[in-house]
Amino acid sequence: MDEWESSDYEPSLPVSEKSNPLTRDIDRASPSGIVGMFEACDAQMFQRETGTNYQRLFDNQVVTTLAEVAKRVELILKDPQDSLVVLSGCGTSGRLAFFIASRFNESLKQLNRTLVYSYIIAGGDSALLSSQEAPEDDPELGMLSLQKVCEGKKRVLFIGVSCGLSAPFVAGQLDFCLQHPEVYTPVLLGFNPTHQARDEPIPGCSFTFRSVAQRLQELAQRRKAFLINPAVGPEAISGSSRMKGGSATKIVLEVVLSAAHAAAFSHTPVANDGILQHMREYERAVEMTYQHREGIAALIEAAGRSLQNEGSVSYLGWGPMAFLGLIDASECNPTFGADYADIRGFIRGGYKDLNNNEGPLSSRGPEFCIAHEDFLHHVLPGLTDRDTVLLIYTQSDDLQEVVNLGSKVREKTPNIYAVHHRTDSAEALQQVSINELCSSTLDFLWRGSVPASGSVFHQWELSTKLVLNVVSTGAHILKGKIYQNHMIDVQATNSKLYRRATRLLQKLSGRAESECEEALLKAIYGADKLTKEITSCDITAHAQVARNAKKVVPLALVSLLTGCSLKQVESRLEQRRVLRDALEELLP
Ligand code: F1P
Repeated sequence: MDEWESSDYEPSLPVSEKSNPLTRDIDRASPSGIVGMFEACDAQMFQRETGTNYQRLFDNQVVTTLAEVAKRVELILKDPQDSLVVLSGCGTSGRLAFFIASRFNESLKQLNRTLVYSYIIAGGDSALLSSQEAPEDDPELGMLSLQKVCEGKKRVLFIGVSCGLSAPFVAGQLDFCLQHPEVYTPVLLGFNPTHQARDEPIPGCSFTFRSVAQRLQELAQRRKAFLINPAVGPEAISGSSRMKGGSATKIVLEVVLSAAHAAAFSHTPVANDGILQHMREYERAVEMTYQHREGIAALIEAAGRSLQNEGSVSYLGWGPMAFLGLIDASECNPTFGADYADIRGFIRGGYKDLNNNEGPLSSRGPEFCIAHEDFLHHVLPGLTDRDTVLLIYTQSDDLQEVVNLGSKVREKTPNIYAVHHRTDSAEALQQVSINELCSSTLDFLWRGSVPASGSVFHQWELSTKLVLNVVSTGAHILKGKIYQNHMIDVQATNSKLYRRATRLLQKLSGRAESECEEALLKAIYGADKLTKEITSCDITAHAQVARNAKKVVPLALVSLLTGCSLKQVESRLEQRRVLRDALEELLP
């Protein structure tokens, strides 16, 4: 049994918010040490039964539920008239909902079949590329967007993803499904046991996430609803569900949908064995990824150096791999308080290749300019040796294009790297040129894989996701944005993050919850005294103001423990470049 599984390890926290004992000292680890810790954390996703009450991915009951959901999808694939499979979530969960719905619709298109997948992301398509945390708190918005997508449908399989079993947006959708069982079959995907689902009252609602999850659990016994919620262990950086939560979401949904497609179109009935085998392939892909420990560490080092020197990191991607770059980059703002320009993603083909519901979004601001052309026009001219560029592609992409773009980058900075996947042992000529351009390349050679099979690409994607997550997190660790294994510069921009920020203050200061919340509010509003006007507002209003506040948790923590005014703390923090070191120096 791992330490986190013990009933007295951080008992008030759900698994998704616990701090992982394996990464307690990640803020002091070397790049290679960081990769090793991520490897150990990711391995927890696949841990077999450990003799505790926690359900795991490979448990019989979980596999059986995956098979049952796959059979429901199969029915819709075979008779798609007036039917829909909706994938929905907030933040990373919504981005993956989009990604997976698009990938499986693509495969239906190739088979000349009716497209049955739709996605919903809280905050609309802007949230695919930037953090829009406020809508995650809105259950009515969730319900209305579900209704809109499903207009006129007679049969809907709704898959709501909330890694922490916590987002009110998804709770609102599930509640709506429960009220309309004649049309909707709800599936909840997350990574906490039901009794750890969030029980905080949702303003204006009679339900909490937990109460909805419990209703689903009851209906699950009669197969009228499904609950997929194995534990995958705490995140390497506490609460950062973009990492294991996101990876496990991708694995579960792809395993389910692939099984459904094989049953509907290739005469391979859904079976537990097939599901298990498919999950083992993902496990191997994760192991294989971490065999490149030193290569990944080199990337962390380069990206970390850029961030430390106020340079930037650009991911230049091709095909589906590029979207994983876009996702990873978009998460750095809420997770580390990063600026959009610190780590940016670009995709060949821009919005045409993204193919999102709302179409091109470039007019919404510079962070929505995502095509390679945008990189060429807006980033390349100012690129210097402080900046790092990462090329992300596979053997299916036009390697000459990679060489051309890489050459332009190389004229500006020597810090150019590549992550690529292939099955052919013989390297293409262009690959040799790319290797010459790059400081180092992460060359994933998947021997024995069949590139024509979609499932192999899914594993390449997971591998890319892991690398990018480790690189962006590792770089921010080197920049000093992590304290022990906590994101100290987390944005308090919705109720979950507001609570997390308060808890972090409690943990690091040892003070009472009320005192910590007060300190957090003072930092959010930039006020040394709280007025009645402030204290009478609710969390939604606080979270709104927090969007424009910077370094709220560090400010609150230092002023709480030193008694200094916010202005004093602010200037002291400004004098020190590395936030983590500043905290260690300033705290009594
Ligand atoms: C949704 C989410 C995360 C994001 C951040 C805020 O979480 O947007 O994806 O990284 O933590 O919340 P969940 O509903 O999937 O738990």
